Amino acid sequence: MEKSSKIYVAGHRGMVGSAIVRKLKGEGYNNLLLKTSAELDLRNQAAVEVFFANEKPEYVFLAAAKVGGIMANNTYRADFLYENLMIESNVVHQSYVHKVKKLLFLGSSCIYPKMAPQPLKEEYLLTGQLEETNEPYAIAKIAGIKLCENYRRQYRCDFISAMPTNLYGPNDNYDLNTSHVIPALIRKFHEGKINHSEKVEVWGTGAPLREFLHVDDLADACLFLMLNYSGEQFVNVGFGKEISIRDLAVLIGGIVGFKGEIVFDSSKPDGTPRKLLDVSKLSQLGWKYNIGLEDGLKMVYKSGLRTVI
Ligand code: GFB
Repeated sequence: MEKSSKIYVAGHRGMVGSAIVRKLKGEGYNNLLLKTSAELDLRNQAAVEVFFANEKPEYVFLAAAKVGGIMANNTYRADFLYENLMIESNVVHQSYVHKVKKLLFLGSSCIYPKMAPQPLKEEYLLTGQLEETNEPYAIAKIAGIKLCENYRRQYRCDFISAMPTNLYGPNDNYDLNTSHVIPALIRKFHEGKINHSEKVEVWGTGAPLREFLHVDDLADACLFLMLNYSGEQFVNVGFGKEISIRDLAVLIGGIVGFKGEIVFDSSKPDGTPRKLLDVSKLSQLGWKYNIGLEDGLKMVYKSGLRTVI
Protein backbone atom coordinates (compact mmCIF):
# COMPACT_ATOMS: atom_id res chain seq x y z
CA MET A 1 0.00 0.00 0.00
CA GLU A 2 1.58 3.30 -1.12
CA LYS A 3 1.01 6.67 0.55
CA SER A 4 -0.86 7.73 -2.60
CA SER A 5 -2.95 4.53 -2.92
CA LYS A 6 -6.69 5.09 -3.15
CA ILE A 7 -7.98 3.77 0.17
CA TYR A 8 -11.69 3.49 0.96
CA VAL A 9 -12.52 3.54 4.67
CA ALA A 10 -16.13 2.35 4.92
CA GLY A 11 -17.75 3.70 8.08
CA HIS A 12 -15.34 6.59 8.61
CA ARG A 13 -17.66 8.49 10.95
CA GLY A 14 -17.94 5.63 13.44
CA MET A 15 -15.58 5.06 16.35
CA VAL A 16 -13.50 2.45 14.50
CA GLY A 17 -13.56 4.03 11.04
CA SER A 18 -12.64 7.48 12.38
CA ALA A 19 -9.71 5.96 14.30
CA ILE A 20 -8.49 4.23 11.12
CA VAL A 21 -8.71 7.55 9.23
CA ARG A 22 -6.72 9.33 11.99
CA LYS A 23 -4.09 6.59 11.83
CA LEU A 24 -3.83 6.61 8.03
CA LYS A 25 -3.61 10.41 7.85
CA GLY A 26 -1.03 10.40 10.64
CA GLU A 27 1.09 7.97 8.65
CA GLY A 28 0.90 10.12 5.52
CA TYR A 29 -1.67 8.25 3.44
CA ASN A 30 -3.09 11.05 1.34
CA ASN A 31 -5.69 9.60 -1.00
CA LEU A 32 -8.52 8.50 1.28
CA LEU A 33 -11.98 7.88 -0.13
CA LEU A 34 -14.70 8.68 2.41
CA LYS A 35 -18.49 8.70 2.06
CA THR A 36 -21.10 9.37 4.72
CA SER A 37 -24.06 7.00 4.95
CA ALA A 38 -26.24 9.82 3.54
CA GLU A 39 -23.97 9.97 0.46
CA LEU A 40 -23.69 6.19 0.06
CA ASP A 41 -26.08 3.68 1.63
CA LEU A 42 -23.96 0.54 1.91
CA ARG A 43 -27.10 -1.58 2.37
CA ASN A 44 -28.13 -0.66 -1.19
CA GLN A 45 -26.62 -3.12 -3.67
CA ALA A 46 -27.09 -0.89 -6.74
CA ALA A 47 -25.61 2.17 -5.03
CA VAL A 48 -22.53 0.23 -3.88
CA GLU A 49 -22.06 -1.18 -7.38
CA VAL A 50 -22.11 2.33 -8.93
CA PHE A 51 -19.74 3.67 -6.25
CA PHE A 52 -17.12 0.96 -6.83
CA ALA A 53 -17.43 1.23 -10.63
CA ASN A 54 -16.88 5.01 -10.50
CA GLU A 55 -14.25 5.23 -7.75
CA LYS A 56 -12.29 1.98 -8.12
CA PRO A 57 -10.61 1.97 -4.70
CA GLU A 58 -7.36 0.01 -4.45
CA TYR A 59 -7.63 -0.83 -0.73
CA VAL A 60 -10.68 -1.15 1.53
CA PHE A 61 -11.04 -1.02 5.33
CA LEU A 62 -14.54 -2.37 6.01
CA ALA A 63 -15.41 -0.71 9.34
CA ALA A 64 -19.01 0.15 8.47
CA ALA A 65 -21.53 -1.74 10.59
CA LYS A 66 -24.62 -1.38 12.70
CA VAL A 67 -23.21 -1.68 16.22
CA GLY A 68 -24.32 -1.24 19.81
CA GLY A 69 -24.15 -2.56 23.34
CA ILE A 70 -25.91 -5.52 24.90
CA MET A 71 -29.37 -3.88 24.98
CA ALA A 72 -29.26 -2.57 21.41
CA ASN A 73 -28.12 -5.98 20.12
CA ASN A 74 -30.93 -7.71 21.98
CA THR A 75 -33.63 -5.21 20.97
CA TYR A 76 -32.91 -4.46 17.31
CA ARG A 77 -32.15 -8.07 16.46
CA ALA A 78 -33.51 -8.04 12.91
CA ASP A 79 -31.75 -4.76 12.04
CA PHE A 80 -28.41 -5.99 13.37
CA LEU A 81 -28.65 -9.13 11.25
CA TYR A 82 -30.07 -7.62 8.05
CA GLU A 83 -28.06 -4.39 7.88
CA ASN A 84 -24.73 -6.02 8.65
CA LEU A 85 -25.29 -8.84 6.16
CA MET A 86 -26.17 -6.34 3.43
CA ILE A 87 -23.20 -4.02 4.12
CA GLU A 88 -20.68 -6.86 4.14
CA SER A 89 -22.09 -8.67 1.13
CA ASN A 90 -22.22 -5.53 -0.98
CA VAL A 91 -18.75 -4.23 -0.09
CA VAL A 92 -16.96 -7.59 -0.28
CA HIS A 93 -18.59 -8.58 -3.57
CA GLN A 94 -17.93 -5.23 -5.26
CA SER A 95 -14.35 -5.33 -3.98
CA TYR A 96 -13.98 -8.62 -5.84
CA VAL A 97 -15.73 -7.36 -8.99
CA HIS A 98 -13.63 -4.19 -9.13
CA LYS A 99 -10.33 -5.89 -8.27
CA VAL A 100 -9.56 -4.27 -4.94
CA LYS A 101 -5.93 -5.20 -4.11
CA LYS A 102 -6.61 -5.86 -0.44
CA LEU A 103 -9.57 -5.61 1.94
CA LEU A 104 -9.63 -5.75 5.74
CA PHE A 105 -12.93 -6.72 7.36
CA LEU A 106 -13.65 -5.85 11.00
CA GLY A 107 -15.53 -8.43 13.04
CA SER A 108 -16.11 -8.78 16.78
CA SER A 109 -15.17 -11.07 19.66
CA CYS A 110 -18.86 -12.01 20.05
CA ILE A 111 -18.44 -14.45 17.14
CA TYR A 112 -17.11 -17.09 19.59
CA PRO A 113 -19.30 -19.66 21.36
CA LYS A 114 -20.62 -18.45 24.72
CA MET A 115 -18.96 -21.27 26.64
CA ALA A 116 -15.76 -21.65 24.62
CA PRO A 117 -12.53 -22.22 26.59
CA GLN A 118 -10.64 -19.04 27.49
CA PRO A 119 -8.63 -17.35 26.16
CA LEU A 120 -10.44 -17.57 22.84
CA LYS A 121 -8.30 -18.95 20.05
CA GLU A 122 -9.20 -18.25 16.43
CA GLU A 123 -9.90 -21.95 15.81
CA TYR A 124 -12.78 -22.00 18.36
CA LEU A 125 -15.08 -20.35 15.79
CA LEU A 126 -18.22 -22.43 15.13
CA THR A 127 -17.54 -24.98 17.85
CA GLY A 128 -20.62 -24.22 20.00
CA GLN A 129 -23.75 -22.15 20.75
CA LEU A 130 -23.52 -18.35 20.58
CA GLU A 131 -24.50 -15.90 23.33
CA GLU A 132 -28.26 -15.28 22.98
CA THR A 133 -28.26 -11.45 23.42
CA ASN A 134 -26.03 -10.86 20.39
CA GLU A 135 -26.61 -13.92 18.23
CA PRO A 136 -27.92 -11.94 15.20
CA TYR A 137 -24.91 -9.59 15.19
CA ALA A 138 -22.51 -12.51 15.71
CA ILE A 139 -24.04 -14.46 12.84
CA ALA A 140 -23.70 -11.44 10.54
CA LYS A 141 -20.05 -11.02 11.57
CA ILE A 142 -19.35 -14.74 11.06
CA ALA A 143 -20.86 -14.36 7.57
CA GLY A 144 -18.43 -11.49 6.94
CA ILE A 145 -15.47 -13.64 7.95
CA LYS A 146 -16.71 -16.41 5.69
CA LEU A 147 -17.16 -14.01 2.78
CA CYS A 148 -13.51 -12.96 3.05
CA GLU A 149 -12.33 -16.53 3.49
CA ASN A 150 -14.27 -17.88 0.53
CA TYR A 151 -13.66 -15.03 -1.91
CA ARG A 152 -9.99 -15.72 -1.12
CA ARG A 153 -10.41 -19.46 -1.75
CA GLN A 154 -12.52 -19.24 -4.89
CA TYR A 155 -11.26 -16.01 -6.51
CA ARG A 156 -7.84 -15.53 -4.82
CA CYS A 157 -8.90 -12.15 -3.44
CA ASP A 158 -6.54 -10.80 -0.75
CA PHE A 159 -9.34 -10.24 1.79
CA ILE A 160 -8.42 -10.55 5.49
CA SER A 161 -10.38 -10.23 8.75
CA ALA A 162 -9.52 -8.81 12.17
CA MET A 163 -11.55 -9.70 15.30
CA PRO A 164 -11.33 -6.88 17.85
CA THR A 165 -12.25 -7.29 21.50
CA ASN A 166 -14.59 -4.76 23.20
CA LEU A 167 -13.47 -1.26 22.21
CA TYR A 168 -13.65 2.27 23.62
CA GLY A 169 -12.32 5.67 22.58
CA PRO A 170 -13.15 8.93 20.79
CA ASN A 171 -16.45 9.12 18.86
CA ASP A 172 -18.10 6.45 20.99
CA ASN A 173 -21.87 6.35 21.44
CA TYR A 174 -23.02 7.80 24.78
CA ASP A 175 -26.74 7.02 24.41
CA LEU A 176 -27.57 5.00 27.51
CA ASN A 177 -29.99 2.68 25.71
CA THR A 178 -27.73 1.71 22.83
CA SER A 179 -24.15 2.26 24.04
CA HIS A 180 -21.52 -0.17 25.28
CA VAL A 181 -20.60 -0.34 28.94
CA ILE A 182 -17.65 2.12 29.06
CA PRO A 183 -19.39 5.18 27.59
CA ALA A 184 -22.53 4.30 29.58
CA LEU A 185 -20.62 4.20 32.87
CA ILE A 186 -18.64 7.36 32.11
CA ARG A 187 -21.88 9.18 31.44
CA LYS A 188 -23.75 7.74 34.42
CA PHE A 189 -20.95 8.52 36.88
CA HIS A 190 -20.36 11.98 35.39
CA GLU A 191 -24.05 12.87 35.66
CA GLY A 192 -24.14 11.30 39.13
CA LYS A 193 -21.25 13.55 40.19
CA ILE A 194 -22.75 16.73 38.72
CA ASN A 195 -26.18 15.98 40.24
CA HIS A 196 -24.76 14.80 43.60
CA SER A 197 -26.70 11.52 43.22
CA GLU A 198 -26.53 9.05 46.09
CA LYS A 199 -26.22 6.07 43.76
CA VAL A 200 -25.52 5.02 40.20
CA GLU A 201 -27.01 1.90 38.65
CA VAL A 202 -24.87 -0.60 36.76
CA TRP A 203 -26.55 -3.33 34.69
CA GLY A 204 -26.27 -7.01 35.53
CA THR A 205 -24.46 -8.66 38.44
CA GLY A 206 -21.05 -7.04 37.92
CA ALA A 207 -19.53 -10.52 37.60
CA PRO A 208 -18.96 -10.73 33.81
CA LEU A 209 -15.38 -10.33 32.67
CA ARG A 210 -14.50 -8.20 29.67
CA GLU A 211 -11.35 -7.17 27.84
CA PHE A 212 -11.12 -3.58 26.56
CA LEU A 213 -8.87 -2.12 23.87
CA HIS A 214 -8.51 1.58 23.01
CA VAL A 215 -9.70 2.16 19.44
CA ASP A 216 -6.44 3.92 18.49
CA ASP A 217 -4.63 0.66 19.26
CA LEU A 218 -7.13 -1.21 17.09
CA ALA A 219 -6.51 1.24 14.22
CA ASP A 220 -2.77 0.69 14.62
CA ALA A 221 -3.33 -3.10 14.46
CA CYS A 222 -5.54 -2.75 11.37
CA LEU A 223 -2.83 -0.87 9.48
CA PHE A 224 -0.24 -3.37 10.74
CA LEU A 225 -2.32 -6.29 9.41
CA MET A 226 -3.00 -4.54 6.11
CA LEU A 227 0.74 -4.11 5.60
CA ASN A 228 2.02 -7.37 7.10
CA TYR A 229 -0.60 -10.12 6.97
CA SER A 230 -2.21 -12.05 4.18
CA GLY A 231 -3.96 -15.25 5.24
CA GLU A 232 -7.24 -17.11 5.29
CA GLN A 233 -7.43 -17.29 9.10
CA PHE A 234 -8.84 -14.16 10.75
CA VAL A 235 -6.73 -12.57 13.51
CA ASN A 236 -7.81 -11.67 17.07
CA VAL A 237 -6.96 -8.11 18.16
CA GLY A 238 -7.02 -7.80 21.93
CA PHE A 239 -5.47 -6.40 25.04
CA GLY A 240 -4.73 -9.77 26.65
CA LYS A 241 -6.11 -8.86 30.10
CA GLU A 242 -9.64 -8.82 31.49
CA ILE A 243 -11.51 -6.96 34.21
CA SER A 244 -14.87 -7.62 35.91
CA ILE A 245 -17.70 -5.16 35.27
CA ARG A 246 -17.72 -4.52 39.04
CA ASP A 247 -14.02 -3.53 39.03
CA LEU A 248 -14.51 -1.51 35.85
CA ALA A 249 -17.33 0.42 37.53
CA VAL A 250 -15.12 1.15 40.54
CA LEU A 251 -12.26 2.25 38.24
CA ILE A 252 -14.45 4.57 36.15
CA GLY A 253 -16.22 5.92 39.25
CA GLY A 254 -12.80 6.81 40.68
CA ILE A 255 -11.56 8.48 37.49
CA VAL A 256 -14.73 10.55 37.18
CA GLY A 257 -14.77 11.38 40.90
CA PHE A 258 -18.20 9.95 41.77
CA LYS A 259 -18.55 9.68 45.55
CA GLY A 260 -21.88 7.81 45.87
CA GLU A 261 -22.84 4.14 45.90
CA ILE A 262 -22.63 1.72 42.97
CA VAL A 263 -25.75 -0.46 42.71
CA PHE A 264 -26.08 -3.54 40.48
CA ASP A 265 -29.39 -4.19 38.69
CA SER A 266 -29.47 -7.95 38.15
CA SER A 267 -32.74 -7.71 36.21
CA LYS A 268 -30.59 -6.47 33.30
CA PRO A 269 -28.66 -9.06 31.25
CA ASP A 270 -25.04 -9.98 31.95
CA GLY A 271 -24.44 -11.33 28.46
CA THR A 272 -21.57 -13.70 27.96
CA PRO A 273 -19.72 -14.48 31.23
CA ARG A 274 -16.23 -14.04 29.77
CA LYS A 275 -14.63 -13.26 26.42
CA LEU A 276 -10.89 -12.90 26.59
CA LEU A 277 -9.13 -13.15 23.25
CA ASP A 278 -6.02 -15.24 22.75
CA VAL A 279 -3.71 -12.74 21.07
CA SER A 280 -0.75 -15.05 20.42
CA LYS A 281 -1.22 -15.03 16.65
CA LEU A 282 -1.00 -11.23 16.47
CA SER A 283 1.83 -11.14 19.02
CA GLN A 284 3.82 -13.61 16.92
CA LEU A 285 3.32 -11.32 13.92
CA GLY A 286 4.93 -8.58 16.06
CA TRP A 287 2.09 -6.36 17.31
CA LYS A 288 1.17 -5.23 20.83
CA TYR A 289 -1.14 -2.54 22.26
CA ASN A 290 0.20 0.78 23.57
CA ILE A 291 -2.56 2.28 25.68
CA GLY A 292 -3.26 0.85 29.16
CA LEU A 293 -6.88 0.71 30.35
CA GLU A 294 -6.63 3.31 33.11
CA ASP A 295 -4.71 5.77 30.89
CA GLY A 296 -7.15 5.18 28.03
CA LEU A 297 -10.17 5.79 30.26
CA LYS A 298 -8.63 9.00 31.62
CA MET A 299 -7.97 10.24 28.08
CA VAL A 300 -11.53 9.48 27.03
CA TYR A 301 -13.04 11.15 30.09
CA LYS A 302 -10.90 14.27 29.61
CA SER A 303 -11.40 14.82 25.91
CA GLY A 304 -14.33 12.78 24.67
CA LEU A 305 -17.13 13.26 27.11
CA ARG A 306 -17.41 17.03 27.21
CA THR A 307 -18.33 17.17 23.56
CA VAL A 308 -21.16 14.70 24.10
CA ILE A 309 -22.98 15.58 27.32
O1 GFB B 1 -20.55 -3.25 26.60
P1 GFB B 1 -21.68 -4.19 26.60
O2 GFB B 1 -23.01 -3.66 26.24
O3 GFB B 1 -21.28 -5.37 25.66
O4 GFB B 1 -21.84 -4.81 28.09
P2 GFB B 1 -21.16 -6.96 25.64
C1 GFB B 1 -20.79 -5.40 28.78
C2 GFB B 1 -21.22 -5.76 30.18
O5 GFB B 1 -21.42 -4.56 30.93
C3 GFB B 1 -22.53 -6.55 30.27
C4 GFB B 1 -22.65 -4.62 31.61
O6 GFB B 1 -22.40 -7.54 31.28
C5 GFB B 1 -23.52 -5.48 30.69
O7 GFB B 1 -24.64 -5.98 31.40
N1 GFB B 1 -23.16 -3.26 31.87
C6 GFB B 1 -23.28 -2.71 33.10
C7 GFB B 1 -23.60 -2.38 30.97
N2 GFB B 1 -23.84 -1.49 33.02
C8 GFB B 1 -24.04 -1.25 31.70
C9 GFB B 1 -24.59 -0.14 31.00
O8 GFB B 1 -25.01 0.87 31.56
N3 GFB B 1 -24.61 -0.24 29.62
C10 GFB B 1 -24.15 -1.35 28.98
N4 GFB B 1 -24.19 -1.38 27.62
N5 GFB B 1 -23.66 -2.43 29.63
C11 GFB B 1 -21.62 -6.51 23.14
C12 GFB B 1 -22.36 -7.25 22.08
O9 GFB B 1 -21.74 -7.30 24.26
O10 GFB B 1 -20.25 -6.37 22.87
C13 GFB B 1 -21.99 -6.85 20.72
O11 GFB B 1 -23.74 -7.16 22.31
C14 GFB B 1 -20.50 -6.58 20.53
O12 GFB B 1 -22.39 -7.87 19.88
C15 GFB B 1 -19.89 -5.82 21.67
O13 GFB B 1 -19.79 -7.78 20.35
C16 GFB B 1 -18.39 -5.71 21.57
O14 GFB B 1 -19.72 -7.29 25.74
O15 GFB B 1 -22.03 -7.65 26.64
